[in-house]
Amino acid sequence: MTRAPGSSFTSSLQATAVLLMLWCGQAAAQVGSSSIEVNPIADRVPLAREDHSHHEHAADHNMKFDDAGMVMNSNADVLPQDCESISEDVEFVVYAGTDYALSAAGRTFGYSEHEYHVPPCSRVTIHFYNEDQVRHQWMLHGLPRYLYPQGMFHLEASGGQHVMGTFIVPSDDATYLIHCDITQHMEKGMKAQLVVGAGSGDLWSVPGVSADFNHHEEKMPRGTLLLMAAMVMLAGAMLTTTKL
Ligand SMILES: [Cu+2]
Repeated sequence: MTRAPGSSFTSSLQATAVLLMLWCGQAAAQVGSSSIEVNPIADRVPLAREDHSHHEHAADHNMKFDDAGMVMNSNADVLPQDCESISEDVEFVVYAGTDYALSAAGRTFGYSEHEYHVPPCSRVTIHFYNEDQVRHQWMLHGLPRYLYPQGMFHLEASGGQHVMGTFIVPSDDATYLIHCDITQHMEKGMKAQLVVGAGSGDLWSVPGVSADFNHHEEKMPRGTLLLMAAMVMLAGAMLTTTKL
């Protein structure tokens, strides 16, 4: 079968345009994800998470587990590689429950604090009080993985219980994600951030700190949308021209 030279030219242009558009989309996705300093939840926490498999993971994690709840990867002694000493001891008493939901639409759960500031290389102790009847967590992500398996420090308090744990933060300015691992609780307000030093920018959708859907607008470099629009228009123009 033979093809008219014209149609082959058109289809190769069309293919180019499609590739261009795909590239645009991919570039946008990369811009979106690289701009969030602490990896988004989806990256680190399976959405459909099974009940915590304490026994399976006991070998990889430093874990304490009793009726009050669970403390995972508590570390009061080992310094991160970039810290020569502990700069300061910081303690927080954190309450969790429906009483701490901020009065905004869609908020049912909350922490007594949704933002914590600590100095680089500080040793942070969290006293976590759960005032609800269901279990809640205070789970921190993004710590150095050589020191904290999966980069995680994790407290879980059963209903009405109290647990405590300690971790040492690295020296760099960074903002870490904190949340309750029960997806609905996080979506309904149990999300917070730990700001070390000057931090690395607010995470999105932290109650009382940042708006729900501002991460794309704020983090995408200026001109990216314009560039994408220009390329799509160019692709469109090429297609139109070849059809004339
Ligand atoms: Cu919870």
